[in-house]
Parts: sequence; structure tokens; C-alpha cells
Amino acid sequence: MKEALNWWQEKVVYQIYPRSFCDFNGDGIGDIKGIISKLDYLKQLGIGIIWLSPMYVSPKADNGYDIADYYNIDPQYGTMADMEELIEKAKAKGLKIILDLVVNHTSDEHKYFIESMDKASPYRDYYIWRQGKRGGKAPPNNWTSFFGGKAWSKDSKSGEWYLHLFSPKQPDLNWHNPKVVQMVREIMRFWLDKGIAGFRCDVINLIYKTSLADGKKRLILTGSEHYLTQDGCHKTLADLRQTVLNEYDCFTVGETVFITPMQARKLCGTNPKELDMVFNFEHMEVDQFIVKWFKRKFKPEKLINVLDKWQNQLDWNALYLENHDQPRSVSRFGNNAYWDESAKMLGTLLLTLRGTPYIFQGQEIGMTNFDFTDMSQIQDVESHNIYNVLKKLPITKRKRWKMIKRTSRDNARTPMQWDGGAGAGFTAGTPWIGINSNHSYINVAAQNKLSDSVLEYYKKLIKLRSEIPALRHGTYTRIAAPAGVYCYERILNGERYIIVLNMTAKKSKFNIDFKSEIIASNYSNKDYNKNILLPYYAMIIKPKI
Ligand code: ISL
Ligand code: CA
Repeated sequence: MKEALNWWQEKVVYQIYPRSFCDFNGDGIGDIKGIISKLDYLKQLGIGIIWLSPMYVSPKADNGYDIADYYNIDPQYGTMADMEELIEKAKAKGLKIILDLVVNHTSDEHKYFIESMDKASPYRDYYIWRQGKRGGKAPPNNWTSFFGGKAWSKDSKSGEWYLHLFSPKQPDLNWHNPKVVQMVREIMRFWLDKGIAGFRCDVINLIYKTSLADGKKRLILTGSEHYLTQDGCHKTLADLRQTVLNEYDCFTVGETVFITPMQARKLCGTNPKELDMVFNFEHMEVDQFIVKWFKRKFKPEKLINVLDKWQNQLDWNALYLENHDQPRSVSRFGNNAYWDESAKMLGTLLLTLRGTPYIFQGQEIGMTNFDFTDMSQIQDVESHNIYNVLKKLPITKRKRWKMIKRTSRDNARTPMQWDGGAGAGFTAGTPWIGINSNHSYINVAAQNKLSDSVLEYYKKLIKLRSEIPALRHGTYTRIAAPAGVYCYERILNGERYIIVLNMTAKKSKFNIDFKSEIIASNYSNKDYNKNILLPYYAMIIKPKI
């Protein structure tokens, strides 16, 4: 049977958080020239698509997720010429690039927002300005922001309030205004014409606010029933597809928070076409209690059930265990005492499920959560806001720090560990955020030399995935296994592969009762006992018929 997959279903994506990837000019901040210098590394890793987190002009109140100018590169990262060089050099190596499209909000330093502060300006209606309640003293409604606190800020000049679902420096755009839709169409065309291959669409299911009425009071995100995945959002996405995306050979992946499988199916459906894939967050919630700052013990069975559910519910998933907003997967779902085994086990999981896998920079060498010891080392706006919110609760300072430490987005944002030197090979200067001291042994240079390193294992698996069609688009079926062991098969045209993952530190009895060939494992063949799975055992098996 002929494979009829789209190219974005055949390749592995690698997410770069530019600020922390590679600093070429020594100012402590990663940059475009740094990325260019690592294209060979990415090519050798075997990935086919690069997703770049934002590098547009920005005051960086949220590290670039607050864009002041969509048409220019922030000087901290380089120039437009650098960006064009990156696109060209990547293309020459057969690597596609997708960009982050952040259009739920702009920066408050975007020229249109500055204009909009004038009540009479034609740009007023690009944003969501309203009279406050109680004679303007209270916000227009009771909505709360993703980063804690009110979702509205008041501007003293006009006396009105503007909506921001994130920080006050990220005012929400008004998607009811056709001119806003047109603005975004033009931004998309501008970058697609420069040769990029699509977009990761930031919080795209929040863009359309159906009403601004008070929301039902909730522990988090009061008001969200008025803007999560609304009909208006579906319509807008279908419009962008028809008026722009259809003309290009590109794909979009939506960052979609709090979605149900049914909503995801519609967002990824074909009638009409909206997005190509979505990131859902349900598997990121398995170790938390209502909000992410309240952690609960990680139970592998929960993760397995959620992953299995989405495998069954969606034809094609955007697969990920990490991104720039999440703690490191090996620190979260793995185990320090079995760092090597668990990092490889998680890699096996990511690269053998059905969908397009997304690797976050550093995941391929098993980077861990940061080793910061206090709040002064944290840069993330979300962590600081939540820390302040927590101050209002009866929680000790120690406990407060513990909550931030385990959940802070900065866990993913410490510099990429290229080597064991002072700047980790990331920078010759002073890094903008602390480098994890474990870079002395967890780094690319060291792992390049070892044939059984986490890095070499990732390379091997990416290669296997590219060589074996069944691992890419074979059917997925879960196979019954003991608690904490995830087992599934992938079948295509009679070719069958079985993946066995012990997600616990316990030995597990599991009899794989057939003649089989292990084609990849994080243990050596001599450790293989068909009745016992050692801690974090991972293997891909090809049963012999
Ligand atoms: O971190 C989160 C999930 O645990 C969320 O609160 C996260 O902020 C949310 O998923 C939205 O993320 C995206 O939009 C934000 C930006 O700060 C994030 O970096 C981005 O990925 C606003 O643009
Ligand atoms: Ca730099």
C-alpha cells in the first residue's frame, strides 16, 4: 500500500527556545547565529522540522510571547538577514521551520495598542476596552488571568479597562473586528512568503470571546466558559485556512488548552479544515491537583490512561512530554536514581506513539529540572505572579518556594547544555538565567562520545521511526499489562511492532510469550529476561511469526 501521509506526519519536530539554545555573540542570550551554528547537530539528530519560539521585536515581559512588532526580529536575537539566512541554510539541509504565531494578544508596546489607548483612535477596537463597573472603579467583569489576579487593567487616561488573559503587558486582541483578522492574515503571509513551513499557534483556542459577561466563580480562570474553544474560534480558524494557509505547503499545530477530544477532532477536522494538529494538556495534568502549583504524586497508570485515551480518540496527535512551559519530563515522570533508563524510556514513549513527536531542546540529552535554591534566580513572570498570589494564602515561605520550584516554567528554560565548560558551551559570557550545575556531566559533548548515551539512543529511535512506516502511521492498540507498564502495538500492512515500557522503578513481572526480536531497548540484551522487566525497561519488539 502506498504511504499517503503528509510530510508533517513523517518527520520529528524539535522545539528551540532561542533565548536558551546557543549564544553566538557572547552577551549571555541565545541568538539566531547560534541556531545556525547548530543546524548540523539537528540534522545529525535526525529531526526534520524546527519550531522556533518567538524572536520578534518584544519587550520580553513574557520572553517574546508579548510581540511589539510581528515584522521584525528583536535585535537581541539578530537581524532579518540572520533570519533569512537561517531559513535558507535549514532548507539546504532539508529542515523545515515553523514559527510561533502569538495572536491572542500583542505586547502593550505594539504600536496598535499604544494607538488604541486613545478613545478616538481607529485602533481602539483592535483590543478589548470597556467601562468598569461601579462608576469605573471595578473591572468590567470578574474574569481572572492565566498568570493569577485580575484579567483587566485600568488605563487612567481614558478611565477604561482593557482585557488581558495573561500579564497586563499582553493585551488581548479583539477577534470580532475584521481588521484584526486581516492583520493576522497579513502577518501569516509575510512569514510564509519568506519560506517558513507553518505555525505553532499560541493559545489559539482562546482568541474568540463570545461574551464579556461575568463567569462562574472558579479556582482558576473564572470567565473561561466565555472564551474557551468557541464557535467563533472554529469559524476564524476555518477562515484563516481558506484565505491564507490553503495557498501554501504548510501545517499548523494549535496550542489548545482545556480541550475535549471532541473539540480537538473538530479543530483538526476536514469539514471545514481548521488546524492540522493540536497540543492537548490532559497528560500534563496527571500530577497536579486542579492547578499546576498544587502537585500530587505522579502515578504512571494515570499518564498511561490519558495517553491511551487520546491515542484512541484522535486520528493524529501532536505528541510531547516537554515544552518551554513545563518541567523536564525526566524529573517529572522519570527518576533521578534511574536517570539514564527513565530518560530513554520516555524517549521511547514519545517516538513510538501515533502522531508527530515534538522534542524540546535538551530533552534528547535528558536535561533535568533546574537546581535553583531561591526566588531571586527565577525569571519567569508566571512564577513571580503566582508566588505573590500564594503569599496571600496560609502557606510557609519554604512551602511556597517548593511549589514554585517544582512547577516553574524556568525548569525548561535553563541554557542548553552543550559541554561541561563554564558556560556549558551555551555562552562565553554571563548567561541570562542560571545554568544547571549538572551540565558537567549531562551535556552533548560527553554524550556524543558514548555509544549508549541518551543522545545516541534518541538518534537511534528517530532513525528507526523514519525507517519503519508502522512506527509512524501504523494502527495503535493498547495491550494489557501490569500496573505501571505501558504496552501497545503498532501494525501496518501485517507488520507488527510491540512497545513495552515499564514506567516504574519496580521490577515487573510480564511474560512476553512469543519468539521475538528486540529492535531497540534501553537495556542490553543480556539484561533481557522475558518474565521480568527491570526498572524503566523500554523496548521495541518485532514478533517473529
Ligand atoms: O504553563 C502553562 C501550562 O502549564 C500555561 O499556563 C501556559 O501559560 C499556557 O499554556 C499558555 O502558554 C502559551 O501562551 C502564553 C505564554 O506565556 C506561554 O509561554 C505559551 O506557551 C502566553 O502567550
Ligand atoms: Ca547573543
